[in-house]
Amino acid sequence: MPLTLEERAPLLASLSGWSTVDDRDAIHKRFTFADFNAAFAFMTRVALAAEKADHHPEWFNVYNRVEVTLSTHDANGLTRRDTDLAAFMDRAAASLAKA
Ligand code: H2B
Repeated sequence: MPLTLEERAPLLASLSGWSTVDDRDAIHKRFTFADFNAAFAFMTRVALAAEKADHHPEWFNVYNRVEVTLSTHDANGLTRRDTDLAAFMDRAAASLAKA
């Protein structure tokens, strides 16, 4: 079951730079790093955590930019698993070189 409006409000407020997507129940963020090396290091860290949690991002990378969309396909909407992964991504990005 996707998060209710009451449940998602504080979870989304605790994240930074994420916005809701217009045409589906998902959140999106654009991460920008110093270069491709930093962007790919970020993706590697996230990939290992995503595989461990069996919860995977939709993402698109060009050079130093990583566009991420998070949604829970099995629930057809936004769940705690997405906000947990988003928080992990924010922490991982904070430890890598920014543009
Ligand atoms: N990732 C995301 N974002 N949503 C899911 O519903 C999902 C997933 N389901 N990763 C998992 C894998 C499922 O397909 C496997 C079979 O556990």
